[in-house]
Amino acid sequence: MDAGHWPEKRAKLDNGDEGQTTGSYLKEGEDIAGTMEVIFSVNEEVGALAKALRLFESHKINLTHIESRPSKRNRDQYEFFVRFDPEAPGVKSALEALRSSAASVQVHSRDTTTENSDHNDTVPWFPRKIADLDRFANQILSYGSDLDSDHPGFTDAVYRARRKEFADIAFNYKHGQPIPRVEYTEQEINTWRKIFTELRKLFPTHACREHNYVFPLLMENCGFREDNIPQLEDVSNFLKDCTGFTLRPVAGLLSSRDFLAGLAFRVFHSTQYIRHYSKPMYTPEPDVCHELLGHAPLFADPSFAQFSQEIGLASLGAPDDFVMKLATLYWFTVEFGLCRQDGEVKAYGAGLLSSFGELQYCLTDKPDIRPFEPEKISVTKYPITEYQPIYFLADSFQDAKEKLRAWSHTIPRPFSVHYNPYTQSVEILDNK
Ligand code: HBI
Ligand code: FE
Repeated sequence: MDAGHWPEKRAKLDNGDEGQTTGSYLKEGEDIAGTMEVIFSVNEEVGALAKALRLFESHKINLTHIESRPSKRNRDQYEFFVRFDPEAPGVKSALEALRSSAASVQVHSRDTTTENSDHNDTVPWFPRKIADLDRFANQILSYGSDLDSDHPGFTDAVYRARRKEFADIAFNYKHGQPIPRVEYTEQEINTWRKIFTELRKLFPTHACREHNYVFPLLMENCGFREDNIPQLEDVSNFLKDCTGFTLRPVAGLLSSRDFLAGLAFRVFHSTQYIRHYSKPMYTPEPDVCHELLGHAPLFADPSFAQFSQEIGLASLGAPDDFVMKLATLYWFTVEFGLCRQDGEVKAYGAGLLSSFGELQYCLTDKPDIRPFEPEKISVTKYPITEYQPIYFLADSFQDAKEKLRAWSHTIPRPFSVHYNPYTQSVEILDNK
């Protein structure tokens, strides 16, 4: 039986827990918590930049990055974007001085629980360019060989050592590098074969047309076969050609905030290990079968890719409660979404497309199937260890995207987000 999808740890994530790092992997100077960025504007006058810089200098704050430009909002103002180490002793007083002299101040900080959070200008830090995703590598909630006691591989030392190898690949990966190829063992390929063979029987009747269109292309181009576990690098290159989506190896579960931020850059964080051989139809966490058979085909579809990116863009710098709502929207669409096609109901969610049991169940008359309404979806509770009692039915990815976009305008953010595909970066200086 395939029971459910990555239970306890996901439960912690979904309760808004931003998570702790394991510590074992923290490299000095790479801690993502060590990031503070401030966007402020000043009235245009001779020496405005020099004056602002002196303010940081007098508080002994070493700026590691600075950008400036005329404000688009107010023609008489200049906007500055600066980055520095939030641990410097003068930060608090520098921010106070800035708040009293600048026309506007916006703080972006990884740590919104510090003294800065009593100012409502503090925005959770988010990546602004695709290479910033490298900073997530050591922010995982669990890693590699750290398995829970109820994990099927818990007592298997060989499996745990193998998981450590995969975790190390992900941990050392940097944006732009090819994803290291892995030679999977006979035992691992056997596990893949069982899942691949069973799911393929169901796809023609149960999967949406986009999945059925792409699947043969993956077989032709990326080595999707019953006797081969495809390489993430090949799948990533294929997706890049289709929609610009790429895969990044990930060592474990990321917080919802980090995971969704990847989607804003059309990056999908993918696991590379496979579930334990003792339970081929069950996994308590995402594995390469779930990622490649469930997620990968849909990211090759332009409309679905855009829908996914919009969830990601909506999450950048959003308050915690909205990130939780977006994670719920993600759950009921990208993971467990159903859509109407030619008068029939089909599955497009990866949690369904990678589960032999639930893919059949979701199209029976047992679950409660509701219309696609983001404001309702975003607050719907769901179980994580059993089949979903409720699914939401989209009319099309296009329609889902438009409804999601309208809903995301309700997210309170002091800026609007624009993705620049040429530079693969998010532009935010252009304030609302
Ligand atoms: N992290 N690596 C990884 N894979 C996921 O599928 C994943 C995640 N973190 C959070 C998450 N999924 C979802 O529960 C949503 O919060 C986005
Ligand atoms: Fe998934």
